Formats: sequence, C-alpha cells, structure tokens
Amino acid sequence: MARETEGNVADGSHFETSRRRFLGGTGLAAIGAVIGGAMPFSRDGIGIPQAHAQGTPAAAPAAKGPQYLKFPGKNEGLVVLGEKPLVAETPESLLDDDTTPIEKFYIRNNGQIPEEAKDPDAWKITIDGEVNNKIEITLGELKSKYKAVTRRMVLECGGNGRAGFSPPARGNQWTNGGAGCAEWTGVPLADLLKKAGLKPSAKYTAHYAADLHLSGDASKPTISRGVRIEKAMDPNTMIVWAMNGKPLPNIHGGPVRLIVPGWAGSASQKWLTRITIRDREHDGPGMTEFSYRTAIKPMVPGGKADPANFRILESMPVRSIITNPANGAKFAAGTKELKLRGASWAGDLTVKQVDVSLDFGASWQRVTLEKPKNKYDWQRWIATVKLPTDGYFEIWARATDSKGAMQPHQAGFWNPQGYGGNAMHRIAVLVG
Ligand SMILES: Nc1nc2c(c(=O)[nH]1)N[C@H]1C(S)=C(S)[C@@H](COP(=O)(O)O)O[C@H]1N2
Ligand SMILES: [Mo]
Repeated sequence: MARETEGNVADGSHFETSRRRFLGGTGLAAIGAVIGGAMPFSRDGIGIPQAHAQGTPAAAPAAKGPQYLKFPGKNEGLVVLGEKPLVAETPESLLDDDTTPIEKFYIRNNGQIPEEAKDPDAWKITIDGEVNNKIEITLGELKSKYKAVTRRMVLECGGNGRAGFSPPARGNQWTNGGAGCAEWTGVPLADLLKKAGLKPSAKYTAHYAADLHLSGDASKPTISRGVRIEKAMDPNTMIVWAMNGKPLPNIHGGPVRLIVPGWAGSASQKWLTRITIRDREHDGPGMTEFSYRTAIKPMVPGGKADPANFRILESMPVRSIITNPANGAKFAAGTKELKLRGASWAGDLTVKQVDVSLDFGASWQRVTLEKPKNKYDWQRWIATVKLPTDGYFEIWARATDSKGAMQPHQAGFWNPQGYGGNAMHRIAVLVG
C-alpha cells in the first residue's frame, strides 16, 4: 500500500491535523479497499470542529500528509509526530490486536534514546530518600529475588487526544494513538518499597533514568516525574523488564522501566535508574507549571493561564477507539451491515458501556463489551451495524466509565498543553 513519506507533521497546524486524522488509518488493509484522495469529514454538528474547506485560502498550503515511521522492529504504519525527540503514534486501525504487538506500540521520548544496555542483568536500580533502608539492586537480582507477575495493561501518553483541542494546544499532536495495551512482566514496586521500609514522611516518588537530555547536557534530567505514594504502593504499579514475553526493547525503556497504569504515561519512567522517595510533591522536569496539569477552574480556550489554577493530571479519562474498519474504508455497493471492532479504557476506572452511532449522534447502539483480563487492561468491543443505504457514513464511538462519565463530542476543558482531550472517535466509510 502506498505510503506518503514527505514532510514532518510535528507541531502540525490544525489543517494538517485534520487531514492526518482522516488519513491516519488508511494504511491498514481493512475489510474493504481504502478511498483515495481527500474525503473531508462532514462537520456541521454542534461541537464538531470545522473541516478544512476545500479550495479556500486556508486550505491552500500543500498538505504534507503523515510521515510514517522507519525504525528497526517497528511497523511502518506508525505516524511520526516528532523526530527530535522521536515520537510516533499508532493509527487506531493498527490497535486492532487484543494485545498490542511491540512493533505497533507507540513511542514517546523526551530526550535522546540511550544506547542499548550491553549487560541488562547488571543494570542497577536505586531506591532511596524517605526509606529506612536504601536499596541498590541489579536487574538480575530483581529477577531472581522477587516474585514476577505479568499483567496486560494500557500505557497511555498524558497528551493522547491533544489534536482535538481548538485552538491547538502545545505539544505533540496525538490523535488517539498515544496508547497501547501490552503484557508487562516485572515486580510490583510496592514489594521493593516494603522491603526498603517507607518512613512516615514518605509522600511522593521521583523517577530518574539514563536517557540524556535533548541538548546532550548530562546534568539536566530529561524528564523526571513521580506519583503520590498511594499510587506507588498500588500492586499494579510495576518495575518491568519484559513486554509481551520478550525482553523490554530499548526504545520502550529496556532493560527496565516503570509502568504506572491508568495515569499519564510520563510517570512510567523508561531506562529506570533510581526512585527517590520524597516528603513532598516532586518538582522535576514535567512536574511543574502546565506540564501534565489541567485547569481546576475551566479557562478560556487559548486564554492566559494562571499556574495557581492547575493541578496534576493523574488518572487518564475514558476513551474508546474503533480499530476496524479503518478510517476511509470503502465497501461494495449493496453492503447491508458492517462488523465493527474496537477498544476502550478509562484510566483508573473501567468502562461500563460503549455506544456507536451512524447518524452523527442522533441515535446510538450499544456494543458488546468485554471485561478486562485484569485491572488496567483495556476492554475490547464488537458491534454489528445495519446500513440503511449506500453512501458516505461516519461511525462515531463513545465510551462511558464506571462512574458514569462519558466521552464528549469535542475535546473540552482547554488547557495550554492539551491534557484530557477525549473526544469520541469518528471514522468515515464509503459504501458503493
Ligand atoms: N526516561 C524516560 N522515560 C519516559 C519518557 C522519556 O522521555 N524518558 N517518556 C515518557 C512518556 S511522556 C511516555 S508517554 C512513555 C512512553 O513510553 P513508550 O515510548 O514505551 O511508549 O514513557 C515515559 N517514560
Ligand atoms: Mo507521554
């Protein structure tokens, strides 16, 4: 299948974003063929972003189209959102596997990618700070002295859904593809923290890693986030060394990383070297001002933000994606029904219900939703929808979490760096 490789869509304009969102899934062989050329979304409903009007001056700059990833071991359908640092997302239609294969898993770096560790089992991890006994352990010892567990859990970038914000928010323009669900093998961080013995003053973690700052300055941490001690003690928060049964690849933080499921992916430190327990909130790069923070009192979109009005983003919001058919799929004239597949997840919560619409949200049909395998697993879903006629259809999907929160039509609660964007997923299909 033809790939458009020209151009870099990092910090893409809203125009590029709209276009990419539409074309993003066309790389996958869906049930049918894929429509060539631009087919804009119909966007005249309330809260639906304006489609780029064809032929107007705003649409005049040549559309660059998505840049596809070329990286060893990675699927060529991944879309590059930034090259320095390397960031790539997975089109929704490539998230159609129950367990996301490594080759399809999104990539998010903030700094330079370190060289692959030559002797993974000699890799050292330190746990210090507000603990009774500092721990220094090699990966080899961790594997042999602690009981390993495997869990299938979603990892999702805090900025997932950012491309839905208007005006555009700062940062990588993720559509819904800054997420994946893999089998992670490792030990609960709580097991090490119990061994170290938390002091009563222990309030927060600070995560450190081996990746160099983009500038190459070794004295600057690339990113160093942390979580409340309660989350660190959750048995699902893990130090992991295997992904889908294979040694954790270097690009995903191998030989060893944190997985803090349900929360912004930035807490899941790759190339983990040290966790320092603090007596107060962490203040490393990624913890302050507007990074991984959302507004307490909703702010005017694009307006001036007051840092005092922001709090740390913890659990990610509910989201659902249609993983088959791919956006832009074409079906033979006379096709009477479509089989849909998708996935949904909801940060710390579970998904209670997913609905799909073929008529721009006028009516909804409930899908068949699977239960998660374990906590923090995503929930796959299937549905069969009847097509009233041939023609152009949009399929919309919305999920509702276990506390009753449903995905909105449009990314709301604007904030400068675009967190919490969880507008319902839409795809376009053409029948006949
Ligand atoms: N050391 C380190 N850890 C990191 C990052 C990073 O840049 N450096 N990026 C974080 C962010 S923002 C996300 S979303 C996830 C992405 O993990 P992945 O690249 O394995 O998908 O890793 C997190 N851990
Ligand atoms: Mo992220």
